[in-house]
Amino acid sequence: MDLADIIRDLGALETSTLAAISAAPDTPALDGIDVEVLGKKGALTGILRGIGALAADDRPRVGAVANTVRGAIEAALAARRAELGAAELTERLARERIDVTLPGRPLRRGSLHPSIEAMTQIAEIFEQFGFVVHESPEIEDDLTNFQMLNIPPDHPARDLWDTLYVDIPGHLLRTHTSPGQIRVMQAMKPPIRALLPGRCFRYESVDASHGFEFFQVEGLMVDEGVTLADMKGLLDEFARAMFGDGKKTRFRPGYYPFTEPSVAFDVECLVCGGPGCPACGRSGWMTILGAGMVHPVVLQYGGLDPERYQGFAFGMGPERISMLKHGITDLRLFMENDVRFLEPFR
Ligand code: 2NL
Repeated sequence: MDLADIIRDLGALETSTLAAISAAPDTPALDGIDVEVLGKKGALTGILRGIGALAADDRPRVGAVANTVRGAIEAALAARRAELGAAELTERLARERIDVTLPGRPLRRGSLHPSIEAMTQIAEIFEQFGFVVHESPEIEDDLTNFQMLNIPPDHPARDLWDTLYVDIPGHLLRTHTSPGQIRVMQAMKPPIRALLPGRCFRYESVDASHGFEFFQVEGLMVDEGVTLADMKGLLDEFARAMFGDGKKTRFRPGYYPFTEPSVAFDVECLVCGGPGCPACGRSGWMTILGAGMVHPVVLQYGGLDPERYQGFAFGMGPERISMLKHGITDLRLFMENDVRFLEPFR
């Protein structure tokens, strides 16, 4: 190969490469040309390999031409790359276009569990009467859960609260929220208006009306001169707020070791309104809570002088309240977390 051959080859390479560059459909094709022509093992290097056979005087001329060719190819690559890059960006922006005016996919909102919904509603009503929500531990000691509530170890009423024990001697899972009220009395001076919602546990076989785990809401009011009439008035107002105006209510005698006297509080059947139906056991009445005047012994355990202070307390099951309101007949639904049951409570 002589000087003329090499110069001609360089010219041919420039011509064909510039043609290929302007015909390249996309940037990967440009990258391919870049490597094939200008790369370490590319066509330009291949031609320049013939330079060794030339006379020393001719070599700088070939070098100058080669640099011109390289410069022209590089410039063409850069220009085409800019052109294709802009086109590709425009195309991608069109393809990935998002219509921000489309309505969003609706987010499914969570809902309150019906037990919590009922408990919240009960709390809101009593908060309007000046009651303050308190909390207390789910693990209790035997003393506070039973003895201080006038339930000694051999008392037959202990059978009413079949207990789940924990492996700390003298401790158990609270069977009611009442021990929390003992703690409230021990910590506060009257006037006391405390509301204690919380989870309770009993060793029960589960059926449509018994769970081993359930919620309870208890109220306690203690002050000088509090009477049974105050309790009746307050609970009547509660029934009105919870179940609607104009429902008949009644108090019946009841029994709890920690209150004397004790009562059961009924509201007229929410389904039949009186004559009797399957929902109210054909009695026309639904029992919504138990209550009574705090037993003097219990006041004493709470650190209060029963000669000076009187009080009343009441307790109810939010699940039961929810069942009565919504016509639910099986308590187990509250524990199973079946979304088909929970969804309507949205
Ligand atoms: C029910 C009945 C009741 C109480 C709870 C109470 C608490 C103290 C003193 C006296 Cl510290 N009484 N609580 C009183 C009467 C009834 O609950 O059937 N609840 C589901």
